[in-house]
Amino acid sequence: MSTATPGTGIEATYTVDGMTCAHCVNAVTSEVSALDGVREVEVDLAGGLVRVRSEQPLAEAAVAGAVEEAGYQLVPTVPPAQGESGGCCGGGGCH
Ligand SMILES: [Cu+2]
Repeated sequence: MSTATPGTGIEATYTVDGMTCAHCVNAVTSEVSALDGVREVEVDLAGGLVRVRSEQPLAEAAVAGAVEEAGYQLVPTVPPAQGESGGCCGGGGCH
């Protein structure tokens, strides 16, 4: 175990594709739980969500790897695109 401070923890929610039953939930839970620093894994089967409580921020790639190990696919959390179309520079004719 690492040098985590008790009482602190980070919670992150990931979207996982392909989970359909309690067996899937168990597979994902056990793989993600095995990651370093993970304290608690909670799966929302209906929503396809995996909530992970960990001692320090987890690399999404590590979570993705664990999910893939279980046989499922992590849906990447893509940050919202900057400069959406419709803004003043969206058409490129502003400057
Ligand atoms: Cu299943």
